[in-house]
Amino acid sequence: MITVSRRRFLKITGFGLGAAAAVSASEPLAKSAEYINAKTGKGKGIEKIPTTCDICFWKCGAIAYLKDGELWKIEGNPEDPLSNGRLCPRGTGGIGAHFDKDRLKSPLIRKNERGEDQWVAVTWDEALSYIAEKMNKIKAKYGPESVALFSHGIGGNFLKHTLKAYGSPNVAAPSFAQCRGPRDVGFELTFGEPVGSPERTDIENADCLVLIGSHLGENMHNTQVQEFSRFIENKGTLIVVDPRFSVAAGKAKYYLPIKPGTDTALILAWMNVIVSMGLYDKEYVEKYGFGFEQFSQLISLNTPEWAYIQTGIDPEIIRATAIEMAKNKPRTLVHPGRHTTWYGNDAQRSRAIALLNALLGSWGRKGGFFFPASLDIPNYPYPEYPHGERGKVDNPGKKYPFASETITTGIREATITGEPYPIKGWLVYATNLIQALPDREETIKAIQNLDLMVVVDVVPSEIAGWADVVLPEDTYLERFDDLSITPFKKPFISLRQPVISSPGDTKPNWWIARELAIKLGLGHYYPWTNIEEYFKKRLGAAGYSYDELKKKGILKGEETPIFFEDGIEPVFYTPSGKIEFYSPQLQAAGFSPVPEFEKPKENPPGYLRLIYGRSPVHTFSRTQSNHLLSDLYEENEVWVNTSVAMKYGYKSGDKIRLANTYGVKSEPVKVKVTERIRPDCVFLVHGFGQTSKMLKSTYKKGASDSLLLKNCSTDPLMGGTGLNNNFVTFEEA
Ligand SMILES: Nc1nc2c(c(=O)[nH]1)N[C@H]1C(S)=C(S)[C@@H](COP(=O)(O)OP(=O)(O)OC[C@H]3O[C@@H](n4cnc5c(=O)[nH]c(N)nc54)[C@H](O)[C@@H]3O)O[C@H]1N2
Ligand SMILES: Nc1nc2c(c(=O)[nH]1)N[C@H]1C(S)=C(S)[C@@H](COP(=O)(O)OP(=O)(O)OC[C@H]3O[C@@H](n4cnc5c(=O)[nH]c(N)nc54)[C@H](O)[C@@H]3O)O[C@H]1N2
Ligand code: SF4
Ligand SMILES: [Mo]
Repeated sequence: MITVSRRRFLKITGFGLGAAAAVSASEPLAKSAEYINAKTGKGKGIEKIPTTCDICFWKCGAIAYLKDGELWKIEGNPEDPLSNGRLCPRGTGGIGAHFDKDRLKSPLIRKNERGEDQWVAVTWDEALSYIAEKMNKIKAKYGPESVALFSHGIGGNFLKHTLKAYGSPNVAAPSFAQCRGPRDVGFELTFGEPVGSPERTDIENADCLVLIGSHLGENMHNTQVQEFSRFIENKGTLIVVDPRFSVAAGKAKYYLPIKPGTDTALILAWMNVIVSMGLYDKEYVEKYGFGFEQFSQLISLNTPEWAYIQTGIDPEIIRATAIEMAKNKPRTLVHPGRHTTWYGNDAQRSRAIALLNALLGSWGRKGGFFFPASLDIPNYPYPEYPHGERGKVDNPGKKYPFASETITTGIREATITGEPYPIKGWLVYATNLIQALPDREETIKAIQNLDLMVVVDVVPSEIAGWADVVLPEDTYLERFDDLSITPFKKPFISLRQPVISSPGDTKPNWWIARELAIKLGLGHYYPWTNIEEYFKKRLGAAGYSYDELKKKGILKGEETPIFFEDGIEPVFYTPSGKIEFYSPQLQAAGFSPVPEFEKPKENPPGYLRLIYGRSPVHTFSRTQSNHLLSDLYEENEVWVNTSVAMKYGYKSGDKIRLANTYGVKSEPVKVKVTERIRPDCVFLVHGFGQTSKMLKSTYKKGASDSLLLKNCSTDPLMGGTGLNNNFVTFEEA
């Protein structure tokens, strides 16, 4: 086994902003191993295999290198529009996932009570037969809709197919109601389209960039960080709004240390200045806008002086930054954010961000939001799915009228209450619901109500600890996934393919999904036997060569215009066919047609607001047992403002516990005393404080933010959970 020394790893990743710009594959592709050693079956020499990264969901094109048949390193694929030949530090350290000592090695069936982490190793046949039998029982007793799938990332595509074939519409990912849902709903209500992933933001061509939260540089989505570096090099004007002096704030011309939860007041005041001074893009608003008169009337009282009281931001700074944005229009991009489930009224905040962009004329414009291009590859021609009588379980009576995807926490609630109908089985693919969903007690309560709980994972994660059956998957370096058809600036598709074999009895998701379908009597939904057959059929139908894709890792289509300036026809898929400054849809549903400011909850005396974010070298809770990454950042620290630390007598490195207003206490965590955060909040990197005993390298390292999140107001428009509404105090460790 080849391991990469820590020092070498540091050298290849580099650090700080622009860290993404670390590694680039300089030589041409394709040189394969010189020969295969007949005895070991391993190659001799250097072999390069194109694939895609899966350390997060950005799906960067990569090239894996084998040296004498052993996994050596991974770099960006220069042909890939997302990576441009460079991986972020997480991607570079991704090969550690293959070498992870704690990996699952075979299917497991629970021996004792749920959650006790006691297992018996079984064969794949036993494990899948067990699951199929339970699923058939649930189907007979409660109906097929009573099995739900939680799945995050492209690897879940085939399990989704199996579940739909089985007859359930209940498939959810935390990327909606715990992540980008409010943003996509806010933008859809305004422009008729969501922002999507990867975000359709043209950061590199912006002259002015506004980041509200959005901690680029810690949030390492590769292409955005690369574009952000170019924006900084081009001396663009950066405005950062964050209660914490983030990495991005360090590059800003204006840093606005806002009182948490008051961003809507700031955005309304910015719009007030831009409208009252007549600085908006008049031609654009006149041509494409709907309800501008009512809108400007409604925001007329939201002056900078009014916003100052809410946000703590000097009215003159609010004016100056608004003028700066207007001066650079339409090349001013107010970043829509991604993780936007903050306060439970987030779709309206996101809508305010959309409207500010509309005033600046940036939607559809260079340096603003582009219209993504993508290749048209037809779906596989499967038989039609059965249509049950019962709709999805997560949002009964359309309680959240604008939810555009399934709400994870809605499925969880139905699992607890049995309403509108019972949920009795959970299949969980690549999502650690223990950390990803707030209010952990509710998640565990729901799990205890199940007749079947299956987790597909690569390590004995926290959520795997609650399963009846654990299915070990090949890591991304050892498997094929579905074709990746990413809408972006240039149309392209990319392929994830195995570069090395797995050390254990693990299987790829497509195999698991297909075998399960066969055991369920649904084999006719898998007319192909091998995934490469599936690829060939889909690609062939669109006139592309699978062999070429396999060799290059990327296939590109012809570039098309992506901005209004370049000839894209401006179309807005709203009911009025225009940009809705005033939203009759929202009004009809009983919501404010123009965003209004709602005061956030005040800190209870002695408590500080808990906020959280990313480390540049970790992804949520999925990288902590990858030693190449945990060597760089092993446990999180709690950021505490210097004045607060002085009051408590803490210095950096002291260990304390955080306790929320419900008395839930975190694991001991080190204090980081810093001026870089407001005194009314504390900050944790998400993903730490893990409780899986079998995951030895991560057990109880640092503190979990999500353990402390209990009080989460739900967004009335779309069901997102406001995760920033919790307060903590300090206790002795
Ligand atoms: N390295 C790394 N990068 C990642 C990920 C990862 O796991 N690791 N995950 C990816 C994913 S899926 C997502 S969704 C994104 C998330 O990343 P972002 O979309 O950037 O998430 P935010 O919640 O906007 O960013 C957190 C920042 O918001 C600030 N903040 C907290 N409360 C407030 C507030 O009330 N107002 C304002 N203005 N700021 C506030 C925090 O101090 C912190 O700096 O990151 C992506 N990139
Ligand atoms: N408190 C709090 N909650 C949050 C957030 C936060 O910042 N704070 N962030 C929110 C956001 S933005 C998002 S997008 C979600 C993210 O939520 P999730 O996507 O659930 O993130 P993880 O916690 O990393 O869980 C990933 C799981 O997949 C497993 N895994 C890793 N690789 C593979 C693989 O190749 N195959 C399989 N089968 N499994 C694999 C990991 O071991 C882990 O158990 O969480 C949301 N929830
Ligand atoms: S952004 Fe980083 S971790 Fe995510 S896919 Fe790209 S290289 Fe991998
Ligand atoms: Mo996310």
